[in-house]
Amino acid sequence: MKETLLKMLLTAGDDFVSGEKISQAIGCSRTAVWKHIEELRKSGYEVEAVQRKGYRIVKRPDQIKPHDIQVVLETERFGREITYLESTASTQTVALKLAQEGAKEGHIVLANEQTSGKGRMGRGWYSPPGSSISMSIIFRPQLPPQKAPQLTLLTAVAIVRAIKETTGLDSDIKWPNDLLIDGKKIVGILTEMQADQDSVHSVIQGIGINVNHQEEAFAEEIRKIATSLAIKKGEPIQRAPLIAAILKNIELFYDLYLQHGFSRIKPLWEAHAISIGKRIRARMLNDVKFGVAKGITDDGVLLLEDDDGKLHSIYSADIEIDQ
Ligand code: BTX
Repeated sequence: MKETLLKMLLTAGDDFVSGEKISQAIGCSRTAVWKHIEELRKSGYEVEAVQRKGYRIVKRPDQIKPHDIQVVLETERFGREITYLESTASTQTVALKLAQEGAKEGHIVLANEQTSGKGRMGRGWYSPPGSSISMSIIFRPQLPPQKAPQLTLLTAVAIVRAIKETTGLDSDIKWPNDLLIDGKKIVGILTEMQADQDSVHSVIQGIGINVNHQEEAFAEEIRKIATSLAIKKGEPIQRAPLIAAILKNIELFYDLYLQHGFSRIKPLWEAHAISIGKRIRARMLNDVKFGVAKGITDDGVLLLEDDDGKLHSIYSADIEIDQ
């Protein structure tokens, strides 16, 4: 009932919705409508009420509880089941457990805060309360394991689109898993796979986004390399519509990918990639390679041409772009 009411008010935007229309839609009295409006107010919504006009939302709280997402969600599968946690060590760990217990594809784990967020190769990811998006998504693709990295690239494209749709900001992709604005990191993606030799059981994809962080919220060493959407936009950004837009774009691109393969995603990825054609330094666990990034293969592997003209396939690395 509360969801129907919220949906009606949110889709009306700046227009008023009359009490009569609401009471008809949810099948209750005008007094009951008023009580539901009071409940919305208690949960942080600012609702204007004007006689003979009705109600409209003037300010919504920046909350990411399941109903905040689901009232604006346009997907069929992704985000239809949400596990929400006010605070957790890492949404990846929670999602992995749920996947092992049989959670469906598209199930997401969302946290308002992570106390021990994970980056790649044992690194950490900073996710302070209230201003970050920390989300893990369960995929169950029928794929050979070597194709799983393609999902990182697919998600990067989906997030670039969602950020543009909801904030108007343009972001760039740095292979394989960073989204940058003006050279500073705004999004990190962590893809973890459970598989045997021939097939993938599940892929847990973690997405960390700096949404409403202010400069001083970042520790000194991160401040030089990181920024947030609010800093770039110059105003606070609502997280729920951004999460819904990410899930919509992921579902769209994932279905395209399952039907037609990576060839449909690759050109979209290339259109936003900043490292291709540039001189780069690729730092791997036990090696560093210099050269020109020539492009990616159909499996999402980065091709680096060294100064002797030799082509190397890079499966996992940190990339620095020579300016
Ligand atoms: P990464 O290994 O590419 O990046 C981690 C590095 O980025 C850190 O070593 C640090 O230098 C820097 N860093 C840490 N926090 C931030 C931040 N908030 N903004 C910018 N730079 C930062 C990237 O790994 C993958 C991150 C995935 C995070 C998500 S959040 C939801 C899910 N749960 C979880 O525990 N991890 C994923």
